[in-house]
This record gives sequence, C-alpha cells and structure tokens, in this order.
Amino acid sequence: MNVKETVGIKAASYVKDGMIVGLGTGSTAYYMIKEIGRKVKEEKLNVIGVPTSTTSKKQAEEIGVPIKSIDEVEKVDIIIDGADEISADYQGLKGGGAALLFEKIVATYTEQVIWIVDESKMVDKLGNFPLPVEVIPYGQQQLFHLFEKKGYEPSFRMDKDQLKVTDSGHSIIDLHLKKIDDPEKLAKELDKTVGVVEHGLFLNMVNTVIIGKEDGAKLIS
Ligand code: ABF
Repeated sequence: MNVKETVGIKAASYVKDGMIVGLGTGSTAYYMIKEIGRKVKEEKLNVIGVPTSTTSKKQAEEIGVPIKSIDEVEKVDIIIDGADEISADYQGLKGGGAALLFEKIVATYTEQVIWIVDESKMVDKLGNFPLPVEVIPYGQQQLFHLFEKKGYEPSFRMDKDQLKVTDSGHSIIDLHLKKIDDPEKLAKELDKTVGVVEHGLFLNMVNTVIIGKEDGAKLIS
C-alpha cells in the first residue's frame, strides 16, 4: 500500500455514521473517497459527501457515495483534503489541484478540518510550491502585470496549451515566491486585490494533520 493510500484510509476512519463529510481533491483525497465508498458499500456507512471539485464529485458518485452541495446542508461535520505544503506552524498552501476556491468554501463551514499529506509536503516555511491565486478572467492580464511589478514571478496555470479554467470558470495565476515570510500579510494583500477571487493560503484553518510515512501514518492534532 502506498503512503497516500495509507493516510487516505486512516483519515476515512474518522468518518462516522450520519456525518456530512467534505470530500477533498487530489491524489491523496482520491484514496480517502475510495475508502468511504467501500464503507458505504460494505459496512452500510450512512454519510453525505460534499465535494470540493467536479473530480471528487464524479469519483464519489461513481462509487455510490451520496452527494449534496454545500448549500443543501446546514453545516459540514468533517472535511478531509490534501495540501501542497504545510508549514511548521500548520499553515497550508493549497490549490495545486485548481480546486482551492471550493475547498476553502467547504472548509469554512466545517467543524473539523483534516489534511492528509505525505511527509514531502511538510516544510519549514511556505512558498517553494507556487502559490495559486484564482482570478476573474476580465482584467487577468492587468493582474498578471501587477504581480510582475511586485516581483511575484507570476505564471498562468495552463491545461495543455490552453489557459486552465477552474470549476467556477476562473483562471489561476501561480506566484513563484520561493519563500513566504509573512503569510498573513500576503493573504491580506491578496484578499484586497481587485479581481482576485481566492488564494491558496489556508491559514489558521486545520484541526488535524495526518502525515504519511513509509513506516505508517503519523497523526498531529
Ligand atoms: C488539494 O490537494 C489541492 O489543494 C492540493 O493541490 C492537492 C494536493 O494533493 P495531492 O498531492 O494529494 O494530489 O487539496
């Protein structure tokens, strides 16, 4: 069993009967959803999944996990999601899978946020992974030039030879910052930047991190 599968299955054990569970996006979350599907089928686990992307929605539906949108539920009990980087003080950088907007929306209305990663995602400081910034297409070139002037080393997220289009119809500009010394300050700046819909800094949001290692999963709560 690979490390991603180990943490995905471990995380799925937190999903109890009757729960509403946010279904994250990415190759690690894939195994969590697969395990929940197994439990639904074999153990008659009674859950409702709230997906964070069309990809996780499709996977869940294909394996028989009942689905509702975030607006059809009162709140979400638990969300299990991947991450691209987690810093030493448990701040997250997410969005490599282009699902950051729905991931942050669902996490916002969730009681318990769990991130599942392999140990390569654990870093001292965020920023080596390019920071995804989801933007409205109208004005995106202006934003790109603004980020260039700020020295943020921007690049448009591509999907083959086309601009990547998110589930919400937006574009993504990735900022190659190398190191983010003050994530809170940068998050505030991006939140105030006209045309920015959301960014991949997930700050002060996580309750539990499950880190996959070759010798098993390590839990940090
Ligand atoms: C998702 O998980 C994204 O935010 C992130 O890019 C992705 C990383 O997952 P993995 O490395 O497991 O594919 O939440």
